[in-house]
Amino acid sequence: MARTRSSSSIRWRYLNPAYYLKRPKRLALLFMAFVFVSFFVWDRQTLVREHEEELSKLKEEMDRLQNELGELRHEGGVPVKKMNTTTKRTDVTKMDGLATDPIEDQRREKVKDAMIHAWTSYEKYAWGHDELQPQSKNGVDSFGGLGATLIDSLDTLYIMGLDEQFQRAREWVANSLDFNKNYDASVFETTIRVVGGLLSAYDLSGDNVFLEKAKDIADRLLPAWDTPSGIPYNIINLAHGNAHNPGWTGGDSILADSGTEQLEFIALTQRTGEAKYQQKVENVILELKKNFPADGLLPIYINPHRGTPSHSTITFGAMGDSFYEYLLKVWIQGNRTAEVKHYREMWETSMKGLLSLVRRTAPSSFTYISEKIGNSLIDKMDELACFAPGMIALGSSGYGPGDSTKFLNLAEELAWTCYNFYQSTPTKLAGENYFFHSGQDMTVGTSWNILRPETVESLFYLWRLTGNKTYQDWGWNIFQAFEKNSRVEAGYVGLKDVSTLSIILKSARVNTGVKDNMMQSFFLAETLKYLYLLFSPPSVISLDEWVFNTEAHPLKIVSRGGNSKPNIRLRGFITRPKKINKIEVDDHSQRAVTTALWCNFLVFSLKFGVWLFTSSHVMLAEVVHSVADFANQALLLYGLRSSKRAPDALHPYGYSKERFVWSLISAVGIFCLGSGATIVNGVQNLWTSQPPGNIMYAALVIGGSFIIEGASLAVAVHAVRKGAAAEGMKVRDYVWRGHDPTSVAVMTEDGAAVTGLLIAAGSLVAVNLTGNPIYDPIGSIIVGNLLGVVAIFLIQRNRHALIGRAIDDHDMKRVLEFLKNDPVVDSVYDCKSEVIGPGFFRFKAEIDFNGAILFQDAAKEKDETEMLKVMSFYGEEVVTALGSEVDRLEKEIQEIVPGIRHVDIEAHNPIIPPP
Ligand code: DMJ
Repeated sequence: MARTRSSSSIRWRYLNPAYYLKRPKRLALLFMAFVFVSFFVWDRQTLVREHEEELSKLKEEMDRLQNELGELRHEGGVPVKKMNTTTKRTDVTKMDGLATDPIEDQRREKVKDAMIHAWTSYEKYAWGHDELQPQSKNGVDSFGGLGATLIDSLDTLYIMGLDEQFQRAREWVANSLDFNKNYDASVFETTIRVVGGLLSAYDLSGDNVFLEKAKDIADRLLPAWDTPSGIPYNIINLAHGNAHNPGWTGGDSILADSGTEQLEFIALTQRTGEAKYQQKVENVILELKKNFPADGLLPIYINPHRGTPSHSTITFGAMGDSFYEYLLKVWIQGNRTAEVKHYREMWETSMKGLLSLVRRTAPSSFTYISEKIGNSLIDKMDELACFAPGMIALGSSGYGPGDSTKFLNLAEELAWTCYNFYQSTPTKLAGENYFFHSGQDMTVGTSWNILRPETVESLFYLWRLTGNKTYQDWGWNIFQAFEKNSRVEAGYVGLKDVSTLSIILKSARVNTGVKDNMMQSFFLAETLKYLYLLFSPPSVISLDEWVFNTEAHPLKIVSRGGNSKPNIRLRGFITRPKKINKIEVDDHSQRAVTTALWCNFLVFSLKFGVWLFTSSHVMLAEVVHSVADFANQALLLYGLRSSKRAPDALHPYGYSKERFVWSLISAVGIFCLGSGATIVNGVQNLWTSQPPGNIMYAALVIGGSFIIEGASLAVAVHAVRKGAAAEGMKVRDYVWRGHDPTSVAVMTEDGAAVTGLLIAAGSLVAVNLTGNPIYDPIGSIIVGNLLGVVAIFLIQRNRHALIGRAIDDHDMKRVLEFLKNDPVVDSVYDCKSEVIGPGFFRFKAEIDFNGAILFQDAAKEKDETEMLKVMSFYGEEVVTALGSEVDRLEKEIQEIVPGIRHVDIEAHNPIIPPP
C-alpha cells in the first residue's frame, strides 16, 4: 500500500506548484513553454476569427439569396418585387441617426474610391478635355472643349471631401477655362453640365469664380432663346452666338432640350440679380402652357416659330424626360409658392398622362411606362425613363393622402422594373432600352450600357423618402456590377453589349470588344454622386434645402425673388458627412508595443542564458520579469489588433475597448506570475542561497539588456508624448488620465525593466563585495515588488477605461461654455459623456432651445408677404430650423473636442409632466 501511495504521489508531483518553486530552471522552462503555446494558440485563433468573419459574410449573402429564391418560387419562378409596398411612409430627410450604419459607411467609402479612380484617371490622361477615353488613354472634346468632366465633377469632389482635387479643378476653372470657342454647342448639354456644375460648385463653396464663369457661359447661350415663340434653338455657336436646330429634327426644337434650362437659369437670376436669365426660360413654359394637352403629354418635337407641338413620339425617355422633371423641380425650387403653382399644375396634369401610359408585363407583372405615337402605345421603355420613379416619389408628397400613396406605390413598382433592367442581364448592367412582348416580360433592345445614372438616381430618392434600406442594397448591387464590368486600368467604360458575358466570349475565342472607350462625364456627376448619397446620412444635401438639376448638380433652394445669394452662410448647415478628426494614437502605441515585444524577446534570451550559467536568484527574477513583459506585450498587441475591427451590427460603436480588456488581463498576469512568482522565489531562497557563479557574464548581460530595454523605453516615452500632444494634455496628466493606456503600459513596464536591471546589478555587486549571498534573493524580492506596483497601476488604468468614465473636466467645461453662450440655447440639462474608445467619446445633452431665436432665423430676411408664407408654413420651417440647429451644435461640439464621435442633442421638454 505504502509503495502504491508513494508512486502515485511521485506521478502527481508535477502538478504541485511547490515542485517548480524549488526548481527554478524547470519553472523557467515551463514559462517558456507557456509563452510559445500561447503564441501558437493566438496565431491560430486570429486565423480562425478571420475565417469566421469571412464565413459570416458569406452566410449573410446566402441568406439573402435564399430569401430571394424562396420568393421567386413562391411567385411561380419569376422575379417579383421583394419589398413590402406598404413601406412606412416616413420622411427620413431629418433623421440623421438612421444613417450611421457601418455597412453604409463601408459602401460609401467604396464609392468614394471609385470616384478617386475615375478622377485620377481623368487628371492623368484627359485633364481639361471634355471626356476621357480610358482604353486609348486620351481626352476628347465632345462638348467643344469646355472641360465637361472637370466641371461635372466639381460638386461630387466637394461633397466627397476630396478637397485637394477640388482645389486643382477650381484653379483650372479660374485660369484655363475659356468659353470663347467657335463651336456649335448643345444648349441643353452645356446648360445642365456646365451652367449647372458651376452653380452647384458656387452654392457649395461660395467661391465667386464659379458664378462669374456660369454667367459668362449663360450669356453665350442666351441668344438661342431669340426665336419667334421663345422656344429656344437647341444649338448655338459659343463664339458668334448664331443658333439653329439640328438638321435631323426637321427644324423643330426638342422638348427636353428646350424645357430643361429653367432650374439653372432661375438660379442664376437669384444669384446675380439679373432678371434676363429667368425671363427667357420661364417664358418657354408659359408658351408651352398655351397649347398644353389635357393629358399633359407633349411630343418630343416643338416648332420654335409657332410654339406648337409637331406630330412625334410621346415619351418619358430620350428627348422628353427632363421636361417633366423640371416642371416638378422648378415648383420645389420656388418653395412651392403661388408664384410657381402653374409648374405643379402642369406636372400633375402630365402625371395623369403618365398613368395612361403605365402597363404591366405578363407573366411577372413588371410595371413600365410605354411610349406613344398618335393613339398607339409602344411597349418600349428607355433606361433614361428610369429617372421617373424618383421624380414621382419626390412629387408624391404634394398630393393629398390618397394620391400620395398611389403615386409612391407606382414609383416603387417602376423602380423594381428598372432594377430588373439590371438584374435580368448576365452582366447585371442595364441595356439602353427594353421591349415588353406579350408573355416575355422584358427583352433588351439596344444593348449597350454607357454608365447611366437614372436607376440609381431613383433608388436614392426612394431611399430618402421611404427609409427602406432595400433600395440601398439594390444600389450596392448595381455599383458592384459597374466595378466588375466597367472598371478598367484608366477609369470606367461602358459596355457595348450587356447581354454578353466577356468570359463566355473569350472561351469561344470571339473578339467582340465588349467594352467601349468612353468615360461619360455624367458617371462622375451623377452615377457616383447618387450612389455616394445613397449611403450617406440624409442631412448630406438635404432634400429640404437643395434641388438637383437633371445632371445631379444640387442647387440651393432660396426664396424666390428674395435673396440674391443662397443662404448657405447663415448657419453653416452640414453639407458633408460629419468629418471625424480621429486622434491618431494607434500608430504610436503599436510601434511602442512592437518594439518592446522584440526587445523583451532579445533580453529574455540573454538573461535566460546567463541564468543557466550563474543560477542567480536575482537573474531568475529578471528572466521571469522579461517573460512576463513579453507575454504582456503580446497580449497588448493582440488587443490593439482586435480593437481595430470595424463596427458591426452587434458592436455598433466598434471594438476599441477590447484593448483595455487584454491590457487588464496582462496586468493581472504580471501581478500573479511576474510579481508573485519572483517574490516567492526570493523569499524561499533568502536563507539557503549560495553566491551565484560567473558573475561577469551576468554583468555583461545586465549591461546589454539595459541598453536594449533603454531603447525600448525611449520609443515608449516618445509614444506617450505623442499621445499626450494628440489629446492636448500634459504628459503627467496623460499617464494618469489619457485615453489610450497602451503606450503608458509599455512605458511603465520598460521603466520597471530598466529599474529592475539596476536592482539586479546592485544586488550582484553587493554579493560580490560582501560575499553574503542574501543580497541575491533580496534583489529578487525587490524586483517582484516593483512588478507588483506596475501591475496594480495598470489594473487601475484599464479598470477606469473599461467602466467608461466621462471626458476630461476641462473638455467638458469648454463644451458647456460653448453651449451656454450660443443664442439658440436657453438651458442645458442632463449632460453626460463617456469614453467609448482610446481618444473618442460619446456626448449627450438635453437642450431647451430658444424658440424666438429659432423663429427669427427661419424668418430672417423675409418681407411681410414672405412672413405670411413663413407663418403658414411655420411648423415646417421651425422643425427644419431646429434640425439644422441640432446639426450645427453637434458639428461645433465635435470641432471643440475632436474625439467626440457621437453627439446626441435632444430637445428638452420644459413642461414638467404631472406625476
Ligand atoms: C444626363 O446627362 C442627364 O441626366 C440627362 O437629363 C439625361 N441623360 C444623361 C445621363 O443618362
